[in-house]
Amino acid sequence: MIELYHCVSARSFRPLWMLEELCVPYRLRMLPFPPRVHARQYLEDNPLGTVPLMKDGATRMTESAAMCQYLAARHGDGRLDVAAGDPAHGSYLNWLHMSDATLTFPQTLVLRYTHFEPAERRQPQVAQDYARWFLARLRAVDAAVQQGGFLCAGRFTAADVAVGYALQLAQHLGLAREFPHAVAGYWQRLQERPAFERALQAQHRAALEQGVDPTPSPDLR
Ligand SMILES: N[C@@H](CCC(=O)N[C@@H](CS)C(=O)NCC(=O)O)C(=O)O
Repeated sequence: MIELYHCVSARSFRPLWMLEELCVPYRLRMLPFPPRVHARQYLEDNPLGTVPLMKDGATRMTESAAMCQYLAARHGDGRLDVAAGDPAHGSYLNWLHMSDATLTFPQTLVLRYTHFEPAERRQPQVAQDYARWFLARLRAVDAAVQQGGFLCAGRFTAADVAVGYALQLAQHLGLAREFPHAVAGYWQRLQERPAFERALQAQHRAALEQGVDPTPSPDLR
């Protein structure tokens, strides 16, 4: 069975949401955030100390957007995947990569320099600059979902899960109120998906069962 190492509402939410969309059985291993401080033994499994870590047989992955692509290709039976022969394949890959490299990464600077660093190391200017940087990059999402649909291929795909998490993180950071109109509608549609709701419930339940604080990790102060 697929094993997913996860902190509540961290980037590991991407593969968790994918697993729920695809109804693939999985075992959720909850970790306190950050694991490198609060779960030192985890470094033996993943020397990076980051989540997600996903194990599927001999396959071992540590990049959340790559996991979305992998789960769709390997466990999707065509659902949520955009095959190499599809005209939308390039666009699909572009969104998957953009989801973390362009849309999540600047937000980690906001999080770090607003909340996670000790008071004397906080950098309000860095946080503010990268919040603006992130919001400017949302123009691409805004243009893609103007007609009320999804990002590519004319349907919901793994790319929507990967980009959707960047919007989820932005909500935790208080940036959602600045989403352009079409992005706000798109984010609303994503949250209405039953699998999204199931993933939220699954992480909450697993955190309580495994003795981990159920507070979303981006909200920890
Ligand atoms: N690019 C990786 C980033 C993984 C990552 O940095 N995860 C964060 C949580 S969102 C983490 O584990 N941070 C804890 C740390 O850096 O010690 C991905 O998309 O999976």
